Amino acid sequence: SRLYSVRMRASEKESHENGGKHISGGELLSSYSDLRMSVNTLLEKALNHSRGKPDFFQIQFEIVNQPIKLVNPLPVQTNEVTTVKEGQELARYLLKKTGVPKNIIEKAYKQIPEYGVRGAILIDIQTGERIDGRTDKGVRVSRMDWQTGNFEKWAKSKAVPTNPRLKEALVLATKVCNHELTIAELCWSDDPDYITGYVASKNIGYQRITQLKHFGDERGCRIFFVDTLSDINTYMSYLEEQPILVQL
Ligand code: PML
Repeated sequence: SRLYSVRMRASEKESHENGGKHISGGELLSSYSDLRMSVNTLLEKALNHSRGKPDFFQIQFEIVNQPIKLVNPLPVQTNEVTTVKEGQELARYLLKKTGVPKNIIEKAYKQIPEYGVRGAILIDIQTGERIDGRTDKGVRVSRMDWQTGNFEKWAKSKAVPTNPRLKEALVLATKVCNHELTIAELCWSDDPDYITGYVASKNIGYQRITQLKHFGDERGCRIFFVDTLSDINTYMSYLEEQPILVQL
């Protein structure tokens, strides 16, 4: 049966931040009969966010016409660290292990925007330059979800926490790392109450790091390190349009 892509974004328009402050965004794939529940799930997400109280909320659904690709989740490992410094050192070590050169990692860190971007920024691993061209929006990875019921089953069998943030981030990382041009992803949340982040790649899997920033910090980060010898537009449309379901 056909699936619908449901997308949400919420912001605080009356914020002094340029163009309004981003509060929350969300993506899922839903059957027609689950649409009511799906819209509600995303509404709850926007209203419960600790970045603030949204005064602008937008939700849309749209039928998916492309064939859906099924992929297996990246394996998950949690690395406990005791300080942010230790966490950030581990992140750099893991990125190097995926094949991103040291100088490119440092160059990428310098390009993390001060106020964060809504989506991901793309860094070319040959030059260290940002190549998405989407200044303060970044790229929004869309049209992906777990196959119904699969996450809970999988998390229990792997002793992975059944945390909705992990559920979403893992499905995103799985989609991103399934593309051959992705070398690695580096991410931590813009939620001031959530300090766990991760480095992911096809080879090292989804490596959670328990401290990548301090509590209270609203600056998030999402970087895709990309090998762009070929067409960047095809890569960006994969991220934005190719429907993916994570199966077991
Ligand atoms: C986010 O939802 O803002 C990113 C969360 C990243 C870490 C999720 C986890 O593995 O706990």
